[in-house]
Amino acid sequence: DPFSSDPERHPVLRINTRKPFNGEPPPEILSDSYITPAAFFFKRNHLPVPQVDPASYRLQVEGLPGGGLTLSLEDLKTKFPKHTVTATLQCAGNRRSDMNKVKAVKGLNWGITAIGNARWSGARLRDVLLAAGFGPDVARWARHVHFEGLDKDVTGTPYGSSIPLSKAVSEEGDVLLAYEMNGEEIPRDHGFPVRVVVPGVVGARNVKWLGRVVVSAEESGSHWQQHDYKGFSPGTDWDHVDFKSAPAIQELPIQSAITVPADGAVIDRSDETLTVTGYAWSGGGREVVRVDVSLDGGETWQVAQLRSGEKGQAPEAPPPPGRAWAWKLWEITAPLPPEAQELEIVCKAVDSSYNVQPDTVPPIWNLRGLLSNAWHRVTVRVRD
Ligand code: MTE
Ligand code: MO
Repeated sequence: DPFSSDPERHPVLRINTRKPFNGEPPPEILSDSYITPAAFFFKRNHLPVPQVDPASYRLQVEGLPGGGLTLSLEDLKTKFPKHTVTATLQCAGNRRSDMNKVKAVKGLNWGITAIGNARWSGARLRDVLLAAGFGPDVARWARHVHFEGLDKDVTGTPYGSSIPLSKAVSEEGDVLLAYEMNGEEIPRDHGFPVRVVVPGVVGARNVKWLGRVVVSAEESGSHWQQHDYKGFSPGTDWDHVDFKSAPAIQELPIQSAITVPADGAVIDRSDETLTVTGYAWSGGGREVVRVDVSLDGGETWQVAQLRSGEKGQAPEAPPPPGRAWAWKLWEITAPLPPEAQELEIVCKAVDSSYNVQPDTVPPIWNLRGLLSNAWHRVTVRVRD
């Protein structure tokens, strides 16, 4: 069993598949903390978790003039400044279950919590590429940076992806070769000893157990770059889909969801008020500037309060424009509408480019169930 050496996981996680392990936290636990503890951070593995010995670990950096660079974990920690970034990671399949309800899609049936927010520390990819010989000559021909994991399928092919070179080398891109998550060494499930963190970019490009970095004129040829993690029209089916026709997902669209109350919850009328909480995030460093909440299915709206820190503590310093990598948690307490027997609670977020979420799923439905970001709706019953 190639999965026999997988790490232990917190029992509260809702398991999607055991082998490989895919699990997500209960929504009310997710929105309990601004920084998601690693134990509750969703886990998305395509393959068995590799066992990596930190002492013999080596990162290969290739594709640059001068023949490449080999770095030990110690090298990464001591030869480059340590940089810390708070960044939200979201799987492209987060909220796939909402798409599945409209029409069946292929993929893990994620709920609303294949997303988490952590404080990542490590060397900047930019600094490592510069040390490996990146410069104006390379910028003339190179366009992409590939990442390869140390996890391999039965044919020996590693998990892989790539991101645009401009994101990788930009000082404002904040791409990290991270060796810490929330101030501790990265847990095995999240990429021990080194993972790349690409803030603002889909989870799939944030390669765990990073073994190789390659600067290239081409995109990664990996299955997960070329034949998965792409968006299509609602009219495209499996008989006609042409993966070459669509770009690989990088920056994710605006997203929000209601974590409390849960769909189907029962509320006492004597409570008089209702508190609704959730998260909101947008890709590409676009800041969430507003979250609107409706208690009547979208007829009337109220603006939620946004939070960028733990409850009762000082918020994190506001990010520079275009570098809002972290989510916001939001909350609203509103009077219960008199006489309502049932409430349809809806949320939708707005980012700094005034991007908004679509109101329904059908116009964005796609065969892989990716990019599921329609208004999130939960229905609760009011008990007299
Ligand atoms: N990296 C490797 N090496 N292997 C993987 O299976 N899964 C990717 C990405 N990096 C994956 C990987 C996907 S699809 C996502 S959403 C994120 O890791 C999940 O990261 P997490 O498990 O730390 O939440
Ligand atoms: Mo993912």
